[in-house]
This record gives sequence, C-alpha cells and structure tokens, in this order.
Amino acid sequence: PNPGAALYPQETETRYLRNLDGIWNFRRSPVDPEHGYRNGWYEQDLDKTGPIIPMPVPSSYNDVGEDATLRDHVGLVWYDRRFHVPIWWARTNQRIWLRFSSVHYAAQVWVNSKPVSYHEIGHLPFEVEITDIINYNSSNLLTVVVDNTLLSDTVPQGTIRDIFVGTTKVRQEQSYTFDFFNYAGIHRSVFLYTTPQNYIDDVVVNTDIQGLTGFVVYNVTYKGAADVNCLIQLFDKNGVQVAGANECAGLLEIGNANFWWAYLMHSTPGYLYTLKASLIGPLGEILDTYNLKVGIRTITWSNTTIYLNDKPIYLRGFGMHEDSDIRGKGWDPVLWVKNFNLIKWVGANAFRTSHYPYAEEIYQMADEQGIMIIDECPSVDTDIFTDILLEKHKQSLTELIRRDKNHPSVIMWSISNEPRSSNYNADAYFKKVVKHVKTMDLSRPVTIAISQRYLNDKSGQYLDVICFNRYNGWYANTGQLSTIATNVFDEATAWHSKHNKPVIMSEYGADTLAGLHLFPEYVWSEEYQVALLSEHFKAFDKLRHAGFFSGELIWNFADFKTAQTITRVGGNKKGIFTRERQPKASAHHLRARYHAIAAAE
Ligand code: GCB
Repeated sequence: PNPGAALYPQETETRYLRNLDGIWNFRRSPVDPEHGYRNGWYEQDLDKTGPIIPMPVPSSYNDVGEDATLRDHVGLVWYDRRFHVPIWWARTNQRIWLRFSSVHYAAQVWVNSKPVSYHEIGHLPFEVEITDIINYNSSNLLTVVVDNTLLSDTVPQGTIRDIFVGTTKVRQEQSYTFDFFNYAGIHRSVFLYTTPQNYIDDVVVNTDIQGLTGFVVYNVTYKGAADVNCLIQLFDKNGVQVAGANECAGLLEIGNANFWWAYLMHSTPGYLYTLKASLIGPLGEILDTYNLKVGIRTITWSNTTIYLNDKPIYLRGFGMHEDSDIRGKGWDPVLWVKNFNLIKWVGANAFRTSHYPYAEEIYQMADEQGIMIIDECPSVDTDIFTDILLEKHKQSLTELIRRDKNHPSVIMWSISNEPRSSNYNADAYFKKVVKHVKTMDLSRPVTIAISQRYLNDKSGQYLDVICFNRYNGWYANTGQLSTIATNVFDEATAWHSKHNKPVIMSEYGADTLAGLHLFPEYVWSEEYQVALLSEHFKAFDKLRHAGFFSGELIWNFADFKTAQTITRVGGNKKGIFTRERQPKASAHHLRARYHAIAAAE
C-alpha cells in the first residue's frame, strides 16, 4: 500500500515549493465507472472529451453547484489541470514530487497520461516522485479521478443501493451510519515540490524533561546516498542556536528550556523551537535541509490521571468537524483562524479531531497556540470486523502516525469513534489495532470514543484512557433534565471501576436551533441546551473530586451538515456555535465555566 506522506512540504535553501490550488476542470462520470477510462479521459485535457465545469481546489465538490445530482453523486468524478515546471528546477538536478494533502475517498492520479499514484482513505496525504515524466519545454497534464464510494471494507464503511423508478434503475445511493455528510473531492492543497537527489526523507523527534532541562531525541532518515552526515541545529524563537549535533540520530540537551504548555496554563503556551536538519555531503557541502517545529513536553498517564509536563491535565473543549457552508470539508484558512479564535474565546484547551484526521495546518496552529488534540483516525461506527477492514484500519493509523508523530499538540490517539465494540469479534480486533499503534508510538495514550455500555464493551481493556459518548437528556430520557447528573456520574464511575483508567466524557449535547426560545426548557431550544449543559456540569464537578475524571468535550463545536434524514433539520445542530460561527446561548454559558476552570488552574 501507499505509505502516505510524512513531512509537510516546505521551501528551504535546498527545496522549491509550488502550490497547485486554484480552479481545475471537473466532470462527473456516468454511473458506469469504466466510461471515462474507455474514452481516454486521462489521455488528453478533460475539456477535449466533453463538457466540464470549473471546480475549486481545495474544496468538496458537493455544494458548489446548483444541482442535487452533483451533491448526491456516488462514484467517480474527474479533475484535471495543466502546470509548468520551470527549467531551472531541472538545471539544479532536483527530484520533483507531487503531493496531495487529502483526496476523499480514493484517488488515482496521472501525469502526462501516465498513472503515477493510487491512494485510498481520505483525510491523509500521499505523494509520489514524478521527475522522470515531467516536460520542461511544454506544460504538463495532471489528471485525478476521485471515488467517494464507501463499502464494507472502506474506512469508514458504507453501503450502496440502487434507486429504481418503477423497474428502471436510475441511480445509486450511498448510505452510511455515521452522522456527517460524506463530502468528497480534492479537499486539501496540492503541492509540487522538489528535493535534491540526496534528500531528507523523515525526521522523528521525541522530547523529555528533567527539572529545567529539556531533551530532544531525534532521528533523521535520508535517501539517495550513503556517504552523508547530518548537521542538527536547534534554534529558539529568537533564532538563537541553543543546541546542536553532527549525527543523524541523537540527543539534544537544552538547559533552562522553554517547555510547550497548553493554552491558559502558562505564560508561554505553545512554545516551539525550530530543529534545522541538514544533510552534509563528503566535501562538507549542504545537500538538503528541512526545518521542523519542536515543542518540548512530556505526556504521561496513570490509572487516574493524564499529565502534561508532570502536571495533571483536565481537557475542556469539543468534538469538532471540518465543515462549512459551500466548501464542505475543503481546507479553508479563513475558517480555521476564526475557529481557533473562538476556541480561545471560549477558554477551551483541547479538541478531538472527530471523526478523521484534519488538515495538517490545523495541527500546526494548535502547536503554536498551545491547544491539545485527541487525534482520531477515520474509523467511525465500525461494525463488521473483517480481516480486510482490520488491515485498512491499521493502514489508516500507520499513515496518521507517520504524518502527526511530531506535533506536541497531539496528546492522544483515538483509534475509533463509536465502534460496535460489544460485538464478539471486536475484542480480538481492537487488541490488534492497539498493538499496531504501540509498535509505532509508545509516547501517547490510546483511546476510543466508546458508545457501548461498560458492561458490554470489549475494547476498553486494551486502551490507556476511556472516552465515552452519551446523550443523556437527548437520545435517552429526552426532555428529562433531572436524570442527567446522576446518570453521567454513575456511568463515568462505572467505567473507572471496570478498567481503573482515566475517564473522559468525549460527547454529550443537544440539538439546538439558534434563535428558538422556549421556556420552561423544551427540546431544540437554546434554553434546553443551556440547561442540559448545566446538569452535565454538576456531574463533572462531582467527578473531578472523584480523582479519575480527565475531561469534558461537548458535542459539537459548531453545527454541521449530515446526510438527509428526518432527525436532522438542515444538519446536526448540536453546535454551541452555528455553522456560520455565531454563538448560541450555550457558548456564553460554556465560556463562563471554561474560564473559571482555567483561572483555578
Ligand atoms: C454520536 C456520534 C456523532 C454524532 C452524535 C449525534 O454519538 O459520535 O458523530 O454526530 O452522536 O449528534 O448524534
């Protein structure tokens, strides 16, 4: 399988970088998936083989049109564009790489009609070297076919059924049990970048703290040559070098270090050093350089507590989504600068990347701003625990950890959301998934956002931290606010009693239509959401004294789009912000609580 991509592409003194975002050509395939292949849609410009529509990259394609058949399309869509490669890239003998930060769900890529890459599983980057097929004296054709079909062996899973009018099959319908719209397309930036022939392939860092001293354990791996050395330099925020080394793997010691802290806990949240790794050739010449931001921090955990730099942490924040009007899941810096401003306005210190890996730029922002992330792989509502699915699930974690291993903001791996973990086969399945994660990273705890009851769940035994999702006062005991506090307290306590591990409530909430006011509190109103939160807060306050409770994450940060169902009014409305990022009454209510907790820290 394609191993995904490790290092985020960047320009350095030895690397060029070009962004291929913009407006591409686009066409939907007819239901017959072979049609485009048979008619050579990848062999020439798409507009030569039929009508195209303009499609922004990055964006989901679903909501930019005026056509429900585009929104609800199932199967293949085709994209293409042309690009030039400057001749001086060739003169400096560079390798040329093409990198997709995320295409959902599966993608096949051609350059100048030659197949160069296939990647399955959305939300994760992949890249390929295309040096040998580039034209320098004319433009190059880049073609991508994207398949959004979800089946029993995709991550996540879905099913397809045929829709008939009378006895005529008119189209296919995708269904899935997870609760967010299956947006598709080229969702994140597409990059063209270069490396020298001898290049840095990956940099891995782990950090440790003893007293005031910080340690960075690093490993630089490279390709293309044997006879090279490394020069490692660690710079502080002022550009002053504070440590250095001449080996490709080793340990840096930083006296009186500035540590990475989470927001509001410390005067310098998100302190980052820059590790500059250089490959040095036999004549002492610099072959390649890469700059990695490094936050020095430790994450440890006991049977009751998670510690950041040896201090107990209490997560307060949200489950989120990559979701917005028109662009769907397309990466959007405007939206995410706003999201981070709202996260800090509310006084949150953490979020979970429910229910898939988010854009790399989001983790970079969290690193900088001192926000903690529970990093979730794209496995949601897993229910058929086959060997094929297991391999793909493990693959999604391989690619996730390869991508996100160096982020100080990532404090935990979530290997699944709401799997059917009471199923007999879930036991062996999750044992293997956890083991797989532990072969790649022992430095972070592993969790699952569990929805099954503690008596039936078979996955908790393998986890380091128990996260549970529960909708007291909403799906259960609808409208019965008085049942909430006791139920939440009892369930969290039962999870801890069963497993003797830290417990987080990773989802709770109520759908709320902004502007709907009903008093006394009544479901769907702003008053009801506020009251439901208050009842949960009672339980959380009591649980914090019980000593094992490590966090509260409300569902959801903002309203988001879902598949069309009669239980979703224009999408899921459990946001404390609307989809336009305006606060509901609950946002002000949560803000008062989060700031009070932060002040007491
Ligand atoms: C859940 C899911 C989440 C849903 C939420 C809801 O348990 O994890 O994806 O959106 O409930 O609102 O029903």
